[in-house]
Amino acid sequence: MRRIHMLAGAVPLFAATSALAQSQFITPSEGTRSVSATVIAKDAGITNVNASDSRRTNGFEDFNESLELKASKQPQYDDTHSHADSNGSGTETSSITGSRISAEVRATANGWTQATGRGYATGNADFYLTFQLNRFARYAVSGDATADTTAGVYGGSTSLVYIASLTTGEPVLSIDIGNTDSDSVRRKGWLFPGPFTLQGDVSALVDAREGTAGTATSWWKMDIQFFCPADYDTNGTVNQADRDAFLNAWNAGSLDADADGNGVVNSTDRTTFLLAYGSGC
Ligand SMILES: [Ca+2]
Ligand SMILES: [Ca+2]
Repeated sequence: MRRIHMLAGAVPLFAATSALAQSQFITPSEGTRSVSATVIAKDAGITNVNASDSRRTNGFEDFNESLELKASKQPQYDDTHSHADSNGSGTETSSITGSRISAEVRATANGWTQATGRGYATGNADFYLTFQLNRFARYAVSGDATADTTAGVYGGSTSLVYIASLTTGEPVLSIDIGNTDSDSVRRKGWLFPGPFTLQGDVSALVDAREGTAGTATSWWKMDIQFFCPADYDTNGTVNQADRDAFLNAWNAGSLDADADGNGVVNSTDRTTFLLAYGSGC
């Protein structure tokens, strides 16, 4: 049974709504990104070409630049004709600010061949970042991922992205899917200061032989944004609407009011939130 009891001097009707100082919620500490592609195209046994390439960036300083790699091969047995085509790609775009991390990662593979040729392609992209959360914060995270492969050709695709605390191992976001699947996650909550990891990869593969053609794609997009802990509705300002919304959730016993994230909603959560509310931003 939950009882609402007043905390003397600690339950302000209005938070200190001074302009929300754009505190530095996060500090990146380490990161790498890489994209790669492999292609093999064999044209009726006459011409056989293959190639692979990769690009990699080290250090989160480059994360605000897109990273892209494409590979394509189409051998021709004369000046105008080919029996095979293959191409693969990996692309990444991302941005990091003091309160937000956004990333989109994609891999594609395409293969096409006539009866005696082969069109083989892979596309891959890997994303890795560690960052420090500098203060108790409210967060809003969204993640979407798809993996798809054309039926009727040998191939596959996978898509994985997750964010987790390096202290507790608790995932903040986790999406892991394979062939012909998709998933979407929207979540809000609170996180305590500490180190976090954001990792993900995508891969796509097609091996088209004996008159087949196929496409494999793999993609994820995620966005995590941090707010002052009292900004319950995560709209960028702290005011009484946040307090009312929190208390409604708390009174309903909703896990949306689990401010200390221990899986139980009790008076500690109310105290935690109202102290943060009283402190402003
Ligand atoms: Ca708000
Ligand atoms: Ca709790």
